[in-house]
Amino acid sequence: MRRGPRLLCFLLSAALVLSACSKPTSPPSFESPSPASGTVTGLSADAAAIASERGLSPADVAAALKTYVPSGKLDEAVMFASGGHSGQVIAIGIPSMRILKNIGVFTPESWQGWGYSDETRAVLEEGSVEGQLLTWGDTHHPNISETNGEYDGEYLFINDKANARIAVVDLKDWETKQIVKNPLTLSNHGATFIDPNTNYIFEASQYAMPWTGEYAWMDEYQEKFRGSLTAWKFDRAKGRIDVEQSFAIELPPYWQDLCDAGKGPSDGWVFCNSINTEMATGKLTEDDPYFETSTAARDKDYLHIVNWRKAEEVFKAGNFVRINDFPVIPIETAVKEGILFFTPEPKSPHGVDVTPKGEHIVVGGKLDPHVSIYSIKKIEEAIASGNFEGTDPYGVPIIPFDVALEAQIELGIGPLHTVFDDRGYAYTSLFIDSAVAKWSIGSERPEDGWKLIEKVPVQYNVGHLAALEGDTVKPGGKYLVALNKWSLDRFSGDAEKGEFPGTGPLLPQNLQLIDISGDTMQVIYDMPMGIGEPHYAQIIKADRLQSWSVYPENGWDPMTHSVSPYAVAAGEERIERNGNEVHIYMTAIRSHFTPENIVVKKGDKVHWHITNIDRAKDAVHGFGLAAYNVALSLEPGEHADFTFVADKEGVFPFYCTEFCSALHLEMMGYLHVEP
Ligand code: K7E
Ligand code: CUA
Repeated sequence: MRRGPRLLCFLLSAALVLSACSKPTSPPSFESPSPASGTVTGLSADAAAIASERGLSPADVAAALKTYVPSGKLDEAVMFASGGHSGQVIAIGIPSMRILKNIGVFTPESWQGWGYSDETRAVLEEGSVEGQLLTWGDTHHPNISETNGEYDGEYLFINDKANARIAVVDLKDWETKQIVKNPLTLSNHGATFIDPNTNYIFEASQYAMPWTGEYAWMDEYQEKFRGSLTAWKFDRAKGRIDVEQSFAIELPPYWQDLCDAGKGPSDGWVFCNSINTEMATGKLTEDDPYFETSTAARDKDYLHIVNWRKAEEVFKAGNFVRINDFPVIPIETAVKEGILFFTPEPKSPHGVDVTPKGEHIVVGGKLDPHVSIYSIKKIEEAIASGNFEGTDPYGVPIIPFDVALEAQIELGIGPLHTVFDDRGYAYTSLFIDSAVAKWSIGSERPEDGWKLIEKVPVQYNVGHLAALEGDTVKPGGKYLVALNKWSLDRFSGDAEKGEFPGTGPLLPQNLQLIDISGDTMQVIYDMPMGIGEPHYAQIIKADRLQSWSVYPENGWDPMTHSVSPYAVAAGEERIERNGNEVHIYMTAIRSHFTPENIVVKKGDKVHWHITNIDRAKDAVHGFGLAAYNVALSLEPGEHADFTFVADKEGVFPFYCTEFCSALHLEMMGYLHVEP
């Protein structure tokens, strides 16, 4: 019998009375609204009065109506955004732009107990670099698993640019399950990009360097520094990357940047843009330019065109070398086997995106006002007929620019990333213009041809765009989100005018929701993102997700998706001692732990096992043992273990960190460490 809620209501109403008592007695004063740019008509008198009092224009009211999701109603889509240097993933409802959850990935996250239990700690430790546990990452590009080019809602992959790592998040329980560290290199960027059936997760390195562990000075840059493209095999049945079936392709020491895998007619290819084909080595003397200048000296860099199917055959045939115990197809082999080709791309390229039908590849150039659109048909014809304009210094054949190009469209300054809708339009971010350009895909809209349709300003310095399923074979249209880097005047005002002065010198980033369903794009919502720089995001229709609300059975280990051998059932709680090793078998249920008083001796190695034996949907317990730096989240049915040496004597309270019932404060116990 649960009497918790009634007592809770009593406590809450007492709290409300208290807070009401402390409210100021005079009502807050409103300044008279600034003049609206129009009058809202057709609303009820109440609504019109609110619009007028708040100074809302008809466009504001329309935007509010398009984004407002009433209490108790659900969003129609979910955006999974990178959390940038927070090392997390952020799930956001669309169109409400409500944050649903931050998912701990590369960074310990104490609410979720991420990185504190033995199970989750082991995942973080898998991502150690040369034995050092890292506690942050720089997430850039989430990719939702696909089946036949459509999101299937099963898994989410994301890269850590800072440390060349890839994480697998299971969307059944929205928890990270695996982190793999790339053995060849220390930074990545062209990751994670998957093929239309999630065979491989592609990861291109970012900053060329000698293979991990080797040393070279900059005068050996061209001989010793290298890039790489790694193909991580995904084992869907296991829900893990199969490292044994994964391989890499050696690349010249350019800085490979963004990638995208082909689909439809381009399935089997992966495309990566690059910068620093100058092979600049930075400022070594007073006279040398900075990388900033020297990496942008050439007018064009190389779009890398990689035949991953052929590479897979070559790998399976054993035609590779091992570097740091990882299979690598050398450049020479890649050239000989027809795996690797280049074509020029202008200028300081950033962003490469394959169109929904898979016929074209769109490249942005930070210092070129155009998007360049390549044709896979023309690329394949050039390869078949050997139509090359020589090779780069590493022998990679170069397809002439005009031969591979389908079209160029002048969009504005600083084009970066492109996503797509369901009507044959493409949307490209313009970083320097701070705008989004909408243009028509000529092959899909012959009535328009390849042309710029319109632009909408965003605030400010937009990086990636995310559209509803906008990089799949069937984009959903309707919603576009601009992921802006800065929010200069969006969430801070003028203190001298008595306005909210802002959030301190570190500004939140700004995500803007844009309605793309009509003839003109409309910015309809601003969402500050106070956690890091979200680079890329993907938006999936909510009904594709099939998440669990409780774990299937009690004692569930989320890392193995099976009942833990240490699972504890009600009535089986106990403490077992074996020499100086102590095993504590504990259950958690509203609103107590069993056992509550635990005695160990100083110096004991403590193995603590806890099962949440509650089955109700919201019956989450936490476990905090602060003195030993333990924080767990025990979701319904979940089991967790943690281990420590009881090296501090004394009495240590532990408690449930989730407000799970009215008597949640009483859900606690003591760890006694005897001298
Ligand atoms: Cu920020 Cu995709 Cu890493 Cu462009 S990248 S913005
Ligand atoms: Cu369980 Cu609070």
